[in-house]
Amino acid sequence: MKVLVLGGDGFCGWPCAVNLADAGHDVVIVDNLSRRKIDIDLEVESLTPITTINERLRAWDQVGAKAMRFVHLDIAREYDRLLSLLRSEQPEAVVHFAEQRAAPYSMKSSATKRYTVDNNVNGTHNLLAAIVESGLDVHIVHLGTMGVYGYGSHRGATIPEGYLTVEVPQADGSRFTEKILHPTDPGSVYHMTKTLDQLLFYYYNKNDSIRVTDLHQGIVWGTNTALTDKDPRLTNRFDYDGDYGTVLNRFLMQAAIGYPLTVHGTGGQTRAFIHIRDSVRCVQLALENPPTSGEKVKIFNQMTESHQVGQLAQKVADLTGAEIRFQANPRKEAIENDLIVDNRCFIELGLQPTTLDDGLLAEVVDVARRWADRCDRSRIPCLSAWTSRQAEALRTHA
Ligand code: NAD
Ligand code: USQ
Repeated sequence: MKVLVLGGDGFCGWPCAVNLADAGHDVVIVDNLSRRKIDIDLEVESLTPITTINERLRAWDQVGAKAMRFVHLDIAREYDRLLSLLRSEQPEAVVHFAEQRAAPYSMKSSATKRYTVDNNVNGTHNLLAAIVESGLDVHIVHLGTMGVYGYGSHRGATIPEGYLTVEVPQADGSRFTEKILHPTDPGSVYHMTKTLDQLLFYYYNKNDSIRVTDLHQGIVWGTNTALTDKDPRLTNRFDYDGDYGTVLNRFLMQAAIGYPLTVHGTGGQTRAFIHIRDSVRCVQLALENPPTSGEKVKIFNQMTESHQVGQLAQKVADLTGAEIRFQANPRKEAIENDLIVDNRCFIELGLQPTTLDDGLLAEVVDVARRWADRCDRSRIPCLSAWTSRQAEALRTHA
């Protein structure tokens, strides 16, 4: 199948593109390389050394099954070029990873808040409008987030895959039932853009019958897949800094360099996780099982397990002997939450979840140890505060 992979130079997109090409799909990566530019602006680099996109593609040509192409394009700002690309390539599917994905970066300043909204909402809307204008029947597979459901108390209820069945009481005492989009409760400007994406998909699916699969993905951990491990030039990025590093990879990297594990608040926050290998597999399963014409937006919860942040830190400490340090929380978030998630859609499609076993955790620690000298310890603290209250707490506890 011809597939455009938007954001295919990123942490989730690169191993996904490689996997799709390996499976025989005709892959065109579309990326504006903004993530590499943000690294330069933040004066930080991936812990693993990553080669340029052209070097990656040359390496893939040599070791891979099917060559991939690359188009340098900003989907949020270059609408006409995006439309021409759709017309010339006539893809059957588009996988959409191309968004600013870090919650702390989105909360740094009004400039990064505005950039995140402009980039993410315009990018998604441009894609939808361009598909309609092209007249093509393209299946969009979008990388959304578990964070659209929010991390307050779900009162022990299981989070369904996108749609909630509600019973509405009427004045005459009767009731009717309806399936609605699960209410959203974003916890950052970044997460808010993903809730807006959901509405864009809902509308274009209703109005123009655009076929969409929205993957509500949990926190991705790990770094390489078997394919990106084939050649050092294919190595995937590993973010560890306070803006882009995500919690489990940060803990594993901190353990590797002897830095105390940075637990925010009490560590009672529960989040959903998925290993990069499973993330890649899920995208392929979603692509190869598209919605039928006229079907409403398919929503899958792309996660394999839930864990409390404090318990994760303890697990990493038990494995490595690392020290744990509780910090003032830079985020305005619930101190503690429950998170029970229905993920049956992918299990029924054949996903065999990779769980958080010690071997895989140790593998990430090994990768981090190998590149420990590339780590800038001054970039580890999370300094992006959600409000002035959190900023004050960070100053007081510094
Ligand atoms: P990333 O920042 O590593 O990759 C995003 C890629 O998109 C980058 O290569 C960037 O240059 C590109 N991009 C951004 N805006 C663009 C634009 N306007 N035009 C063209 N290219 C653009 O992020 P990631 O971790 O690979 O995440 C990919 C997607 O998966 C995001 O949408 C994110 O919200 C979602 N997601 C990620 C995680 C995670 O833990 N990393 C978890 C859940 C969901
Ligand atoms: N946390 C710590 N210590 C750290 C870093 C984070 O305790 O050093 C805590 C945070 O306060 C938060 C939790 O860990 O409670 C998760 O933070 P994170 O940075 O790992 O994840 P998050 O900000 O939610 O964002 C990441 C990705 C995002 C994706 C999301 C999936 O960056 O693109 O959408 O995970 S989810 O969390 O399911 O919404």
